[in-house]
Amino acid sequence: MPAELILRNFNVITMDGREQAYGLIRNATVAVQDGKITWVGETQEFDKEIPAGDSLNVLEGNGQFLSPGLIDCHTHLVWGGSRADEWEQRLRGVSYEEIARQGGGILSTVAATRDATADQLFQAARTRIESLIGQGVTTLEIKSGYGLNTETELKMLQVATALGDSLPVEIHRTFLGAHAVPREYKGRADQYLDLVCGEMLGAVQGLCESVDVFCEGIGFNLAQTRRVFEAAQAQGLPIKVHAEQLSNLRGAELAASMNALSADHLEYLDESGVAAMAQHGTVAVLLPGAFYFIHETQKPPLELLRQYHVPMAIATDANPGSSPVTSLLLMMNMACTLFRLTPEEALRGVTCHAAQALGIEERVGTIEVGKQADLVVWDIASPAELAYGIGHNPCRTVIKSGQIIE
Ligand code: DI6
Ligand code: FE
Repeated sequence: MPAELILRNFNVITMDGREQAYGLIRNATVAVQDGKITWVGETQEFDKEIPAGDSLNVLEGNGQFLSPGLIDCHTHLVWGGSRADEWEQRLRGVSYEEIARQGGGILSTVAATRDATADQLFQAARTRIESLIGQGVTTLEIKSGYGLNTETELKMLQVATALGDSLPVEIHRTFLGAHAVPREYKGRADQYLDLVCGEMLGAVQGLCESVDVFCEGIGFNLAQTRRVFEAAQAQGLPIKVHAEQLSNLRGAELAASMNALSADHLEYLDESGVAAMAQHGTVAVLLPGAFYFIHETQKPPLELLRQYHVPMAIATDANPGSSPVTSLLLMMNMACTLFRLTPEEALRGVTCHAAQALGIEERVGTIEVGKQADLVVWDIASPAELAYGIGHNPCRTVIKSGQIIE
């Protein structure tokens, strides 16, 4: 079996569900052919089975750790402008919801994103993605939702497509036309949704892999959320939801009952929401960066999520208003310190469970034969160190589909 790449003598964090914590195999070898993993196991076994000298390209691990490529399954990282001023205002005592009601918040980013050229959006987003890749991210999601008109929603998704074409990462695109009611539709949310469910959803066909709604007092109510989901599903698009971030509108329960891939944020989720998510296999995406940045105090119902075996993912929510974050490792740390996840749960949250939140768990998220060879080399002494450090980057090599990209 000739291999294009052999990673030898690593401590391999497979996350494949085997009994050992983290699916760890010590002194292991991983072989890669045609961008896929073809062999995983102890180096001793590998040497017995595979004659030496077949591979041109051997990476010697010397006991470093190897994990699946990290997956950031919830970002809004294409945006124009900055909201640092608004943040200053918040620190003088104005609340996030109050700023949103005054027409600031999301709507100020909408104005800046409409004004920006595709190239300006591309360059700004590329910098953010490079920061993620530098910490081991090989797959990420990008939402639209700062356009709120057909032209700019399209522009955002085209920029996301161009980013995926020119950077060595896979980008999952989500249409979030129902992120807020734009100024020109103030007080006419249902008419705005006519546009979202009609012209916009038609226009973004082929430019997105899923559809999301901000179900919230400052976003869309339950009936409106259902309407967008029905329109998305009529076009064969999977759904996701921003739910229970600031209040409990039962958005997660609705989304789960319609077989959503994920429900995200969830600070105000209650037991019936958790039960619905468990029943329908909807992933809980926790966003500790937003919790931290808007100074939320209500925590997502961790114990219930565990009790009902709801898979938990962790993401950056990278956006200019509530989570100006481009470090997934920091999110792992915050998930542990703020929400009390274990480091192993946090790592699952950015690998196999994040893959599930995007519906791509058959291809990525674990180190297993047949999966894409998305792999990261870490200079750490134990897997827990991935979530432990703050501001230290132990990432040494990033491999996407068998190619070294960093
Ligand atoms: N929830 C969030 O945390 C972001 N969007 C959303 O629906 C915030 C977006 C922003 O403030 O720009
Ligand atoms: Fe978000």
